[in-house]
Amino acid sequence: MADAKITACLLGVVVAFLSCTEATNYTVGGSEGWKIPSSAGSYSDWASQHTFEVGDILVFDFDSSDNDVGDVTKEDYDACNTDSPFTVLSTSPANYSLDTAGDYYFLCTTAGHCSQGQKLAITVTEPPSGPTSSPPGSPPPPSPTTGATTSPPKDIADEFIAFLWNKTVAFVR
Ligand SMILES: [Cu+2]
Repeated sequence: MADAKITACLLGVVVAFLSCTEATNYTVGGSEGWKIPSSAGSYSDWASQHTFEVGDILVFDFDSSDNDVGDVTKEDYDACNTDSPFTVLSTSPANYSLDTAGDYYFLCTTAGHCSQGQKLAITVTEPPSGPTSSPPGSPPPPSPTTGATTSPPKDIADEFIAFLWNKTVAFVR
């Protein structure tokens, strides 16, 4: 009886852990990566094919000799103004964590690249069952994750679940 309770408890922990680490990594532009696109609307087409939620991560994969990633205001995005990005990510691949709901705007700051379509606008929404700590419509603060890619959280989750599962099996026995 006690074993069953412990098992149920551990399974609950597993479910809770799963639901709070469900993040998706999106490689911007898919296999094309982040560069001057073949057609000007490529990145808006790409964005329209995905639903971005708080906790997801954008991965910009680019040739860093000639490209970078700046997160900018809507005004700078619309005008391709590359002079005042909040942050510039210059090491590829660059991970950008989507920590809050709202609109995000990116462009390449290399002269002429934005006007040739190397720009991205996305809207990030709260997950359906997620926490609603930030009020709707609040602007997202810049929150880049620079530098080398670390192992994705999913791997850690898998390891943790395997660990808990082994414990659960041990209790049942
Ligand atoms: Cu560029």
